[in-house]
Amino acid sequence: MSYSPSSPKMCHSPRVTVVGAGKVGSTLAQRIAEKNLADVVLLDIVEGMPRGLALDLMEARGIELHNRRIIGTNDYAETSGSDVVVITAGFPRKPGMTRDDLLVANAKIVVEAASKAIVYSPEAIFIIVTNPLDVMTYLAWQATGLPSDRIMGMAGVLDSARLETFIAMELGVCPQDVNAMVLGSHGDLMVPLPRYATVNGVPITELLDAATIERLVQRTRNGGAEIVQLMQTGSAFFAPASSTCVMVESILLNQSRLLPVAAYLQGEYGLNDIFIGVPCRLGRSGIEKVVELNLCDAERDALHICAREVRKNLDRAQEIFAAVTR
Ligand code: TXD
Repeated sequence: MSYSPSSPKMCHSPRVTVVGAGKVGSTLAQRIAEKNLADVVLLDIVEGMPRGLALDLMEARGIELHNRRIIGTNDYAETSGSDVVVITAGFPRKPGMTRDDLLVANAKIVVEAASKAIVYSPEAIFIIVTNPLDVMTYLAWQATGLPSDRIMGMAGVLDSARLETFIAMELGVCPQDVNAMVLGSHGDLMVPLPRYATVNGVPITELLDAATIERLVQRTRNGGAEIVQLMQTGSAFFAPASSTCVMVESILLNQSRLLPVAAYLQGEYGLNDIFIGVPCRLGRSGIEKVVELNLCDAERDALHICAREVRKNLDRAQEIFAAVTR
């Protein structure tokens, strides 16, 4: 087939809306534009701020060698026709706070953001980033009424990247050579799977003793808090933005990458009606497949403990959801 310059295919630039132009949102906008993946609409409730950030990012285009448009706005109408909507709006953790302390404050923000964004982008795939992640993803799913394969939460890619980093640092190897997967909820109960971690195919159990692996697993569980404690104001954002960008990329470019994401389960892993981190194949239509790993009893039990905790917070969140939509 000949390719005509006037073909609509050539004119269409994918569009990603990022709701919440704070640390994670603005860094994500930068990554998406500079990787030349899509035009970006940055939306925030603070007036002027997203427009300022967008202009700043636009002024870097000539230097960073891309031609993507970045729009900053307070108006959801400007997000219309987005292919992907990422919600990062909400409060980050302060020192000593758990992710669940954020539940009440962020539930209202996420429900409002999701309900407004879906009106203008009914065909979009939604990625939720706001904490507490697994619960916020469920609330956003309810608020949008989306089929469950078109909405997911980002956490597992980040938690896995942290475990990979600690393994690479311990062994003195290139982080690119390390592969690991962390399942479960985004919190202290997350389920790292060292049994499945490798350095270019070599299981880490061949390279590290059990005590060292346990130390790295614990550091991963505490990975977010370690950064909050050091920063004192705000939480991690560079690696969270990179991790979200990987998901956006796999969707927009239909890469079908196998990534741990918070997905809606309907019987997989013996769990029902819950969003929790499991390996999924991500492509242009969203979650193409939830992959069920053969977990050992301890891993499966740990996943179920996570699910119980998420469920408890979900029940509280459901009340909040009912209150804000009444
Ligand atoms: O792995 C993960 N899922 C996470 C999640 C990793 C890192 C950060 N994680 C969570 O993302 C964090 O706990 C927060 O709940 C969110 C956003 O973190 P960020 O560090 O970006 O917070 P900021 O810098 O405070 O930015 C939040 C922005 C800020 O600009 C607010 O003005 C805006 O959200 N905000 C809103 N935007 C639109 N609409 C509404 N209602 C709104 N309320 C606040």
